[in-house]
Amino acid sequence: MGAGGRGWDWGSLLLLLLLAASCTGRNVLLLIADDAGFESQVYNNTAIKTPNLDALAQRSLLFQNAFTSVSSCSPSRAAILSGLPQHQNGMYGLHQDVHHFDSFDQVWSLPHLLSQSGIYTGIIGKKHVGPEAVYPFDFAYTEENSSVLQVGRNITRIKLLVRKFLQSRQDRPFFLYVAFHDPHRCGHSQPQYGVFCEKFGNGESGMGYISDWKPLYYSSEQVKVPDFIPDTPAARADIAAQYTTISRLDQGIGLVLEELRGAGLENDTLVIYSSDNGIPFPNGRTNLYRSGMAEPMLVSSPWHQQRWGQVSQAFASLLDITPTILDWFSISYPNYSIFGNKIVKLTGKSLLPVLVSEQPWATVFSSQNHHEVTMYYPMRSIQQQDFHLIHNLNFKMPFPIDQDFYISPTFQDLLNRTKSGQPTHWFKTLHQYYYRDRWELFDQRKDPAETQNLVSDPKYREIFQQLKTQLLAWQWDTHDPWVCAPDGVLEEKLNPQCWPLYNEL
Ligand SMILES: [Ca+2]
Repeated sequence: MGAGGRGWDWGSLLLLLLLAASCTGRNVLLLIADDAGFESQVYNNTAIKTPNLDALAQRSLLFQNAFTSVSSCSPSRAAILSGLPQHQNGMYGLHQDVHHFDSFDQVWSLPHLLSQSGIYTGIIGKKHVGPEAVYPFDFAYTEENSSVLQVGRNITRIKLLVRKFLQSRQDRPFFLYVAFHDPHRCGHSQPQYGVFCEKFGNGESGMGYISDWKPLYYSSEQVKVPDFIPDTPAARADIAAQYTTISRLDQGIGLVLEELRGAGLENDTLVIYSSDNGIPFPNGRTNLYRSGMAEPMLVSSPWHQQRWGQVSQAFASLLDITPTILDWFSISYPNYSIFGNKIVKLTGKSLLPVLVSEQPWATVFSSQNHHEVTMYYPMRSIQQQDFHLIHNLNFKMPFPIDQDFYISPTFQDLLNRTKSGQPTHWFKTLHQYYYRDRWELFDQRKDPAETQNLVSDPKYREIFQQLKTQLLAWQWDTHDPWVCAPDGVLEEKLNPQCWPLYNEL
């Protein structure tokens, strides 16, 4: 050691070494499935086989109450990667093609913040957010430079890209976001591969071959039909195809984790698994009902083994992912504004404390404006313990239907049965689905399917007012331009407030 090193004692040296280790040894792997739900063994679905998710769950805390902040792909991914709800980050609807939505240029996203702190960032699979300057990644194989089927569903290709990413990081700490396109439907975009792309890569003539995938097949009789889906032969066949695609997702997760293990990084890496929105079935995706918002979530930290294999009832939101990852890397959120002088604050929380001991978290918020550009149906919601309040701002309009879902076998069957007056085997009518009350309040303990709107029940008046007040406070906190809708106008200058419209609402 040179003369300059004489001042170091062993304690300081050890501290320095520990600091260096803490900066280089902490990594994050974020696994997001596309339109996945609870069709897995880890959520007690005994009809389907998902051994790789099962293995991950044994090293994870499993969340029983995790929710997306918006039940639509791009808005949810923008919320995951910014920690801001869609009305605050600007990604009001889908990003691709004519839908054309983007986040505001001023948003400080997770990959941007991590990159500034010297963390190597990568994305493999479906990006579906923009602009590029807001969501930059050092390593990117997405639909922007590759075939989304290849980088999002070909699990052999995904495995090799993960290997390439890990080799190219040069010992830097990393954030790798693997955004599977499975188990999204593809009857709308690539019908030749089946309704859920369940034939893509299965080795049959014209389907291509994914060498690592061993497709699992299910009969219509075998599948478990969720309560919010009509139990019909059409829906059962649809679900059986979805299960086969989930087998590709599950085996893909196994391959990605195997790469992590093979590179010796399993014990330095936080792994989070979830999905962007509800499953693409009636009452699911694009809805803020529980069936559209509830998500699977596994959080696996090698440094918090005390709760491995346990189940948490604490409420978690996908808005918590950004604060959790910033906390993991000990990076603070910057002080900045998107518009004017309103300082942006994250309303999510770090999930790391619940990996140590159960937390009393019992509230989540959500916000939706569009899915496709034509599907303007703004909604805001709060879930607190057993209660769920939804505010349908444009409740006088029929609830919109997306193209992809419209042609699905389940919805076509529902339409045909309704048109011809046959039993639908659904828990609501199409009329009820299209036409909703302005406020919907459900008591999930008594009514898990959310069929009884309690808003006008005097017994629930107090809880209704309380949830309404909390929801409104969150809208103000997150600078929601819709905070005064539908019966007021927001005047923001000087002292922001709502002015009444006297529009009979
Ligand atoms: Ca999605």
